[in-house]
Amino acid sequence: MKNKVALITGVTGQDGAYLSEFLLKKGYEVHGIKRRSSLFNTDRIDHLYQDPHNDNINFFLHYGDLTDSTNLTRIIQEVQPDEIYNLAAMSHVHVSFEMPEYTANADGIGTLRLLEAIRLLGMEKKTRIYQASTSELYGKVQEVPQTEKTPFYPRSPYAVAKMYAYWITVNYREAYGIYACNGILFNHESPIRGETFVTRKITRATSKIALGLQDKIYLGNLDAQRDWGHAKDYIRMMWMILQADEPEDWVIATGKTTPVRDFVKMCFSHVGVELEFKGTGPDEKGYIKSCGNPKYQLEIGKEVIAVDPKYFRPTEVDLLIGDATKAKEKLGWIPKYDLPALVDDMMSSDIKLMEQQQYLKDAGYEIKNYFE
Ligand code: NDP
Ligand code: GDR
Repeated sequence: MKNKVALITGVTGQDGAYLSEFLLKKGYEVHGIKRRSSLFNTDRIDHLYQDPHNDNINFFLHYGDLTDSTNLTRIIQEVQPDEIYNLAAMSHVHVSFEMPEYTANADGIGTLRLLEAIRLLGMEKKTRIYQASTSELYGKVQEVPQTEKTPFYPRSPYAVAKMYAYWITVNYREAYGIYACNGILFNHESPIRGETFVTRKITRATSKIALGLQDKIYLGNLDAQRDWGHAKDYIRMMWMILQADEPEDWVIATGKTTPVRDFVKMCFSHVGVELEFKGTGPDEKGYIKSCGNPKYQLEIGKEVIAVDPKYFRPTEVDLLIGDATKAKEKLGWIPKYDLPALVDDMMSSDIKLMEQQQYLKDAGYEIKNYFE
């Protein structure tokens, strides 16, 4: 029997990388769409690289972009995928306020381009498509916990674009009988999470502070509450969604929510440090209260957390907490990671990464700083 063929947009991102690995292990032939960039952008999937000159390879990359319908249509025609996972997006909520038009084009119309390609190529009965929808659709709190039936109230250009993508997916399912599904995924993180999302920003900075490579972290809204899961659990669910008998829309979440401030405390606690917060709003600061790990020489009373209002968003999503009962009951999804296990995975990985930086610094090499 011929192996199934999957096409992943956003293959170089966090979810694209984990999903590629997962599908390859399942025996799929995997095709990914990557953007042309002036530097290598395949860091997260380099371990999956196969020399294209060899026989029997099953992982292929194609240049492409969600803003280019001719390119997408040609790739789909060539690849003839059984399953498309549309993970590509300008995925940063804060940045979407700076680039609203591009975000609408890539995240909203990009989804339409894929659905139209399936229709124009007459592949409605062959190709199933997964749309990466988001808990950001819920935006301003209407009810908690949020389910598949909770009304949407998007609060950013990103969420508004994703709302178009959500409904066009539903519409093409109903209008043309395409097996098209939305996974409404709540925040999911991992050691390969993008460095400018809050969890990874915190795990990287905490590791650097512990090792004496950085003084403090500047953050935005510490009161925001998110339902954080592990990306590995969530990409498994993407695949399960496309294997269901009927195409439907699904909430994927842990059902627990945590303020950003508490996430910071958990990360510091991983390196044996207890934090104390004082002040409110933009004047809030976090100090080292105690340090129980002799490996890290941290001064008691040192200020390590400060708020920089530049990270506040013009409109914020205050509270997300999802109810994944439907996915658990109908598809048997069981997440393996809880929040402490996620923090442990991310912190262990970033400590290792920063220890490498420390060796380089000790050997006289300059350490790069990034715009976070
Ligand atoms: P990432 O930001 O890590 O990855 C996004 C991917 O999309 C990257 O491969 C990026 O390429 C690619 N991309 C961006 N713009 C375009 C474009 N115009 N054309 C083609 N490719 C493009 O996101 P995640 O892996 O975290 O998320 C995957 C999807 O799930 C996204 O759609 C996101 O909006 C959505 N989502 C994510 C959640 C999360 O918590 N992680 C929760 C709910 C939804 P490059 O590497 O070149 O930048
Ligand atoms: P989010 O993730 O906007 O939920 O979108 P992010 O990690 O960017 O923000 C989470 C919350 O933390 C607050 N915050 C900060 N955020 C960032 N990035 N940097 C900071 O310094 C900071 N300080 C506080 C934010 O205000 C926010 O409330 C993610 C993305 O992956 C989307 O693509 C996805 O759809 C949703 O999750 C579900």
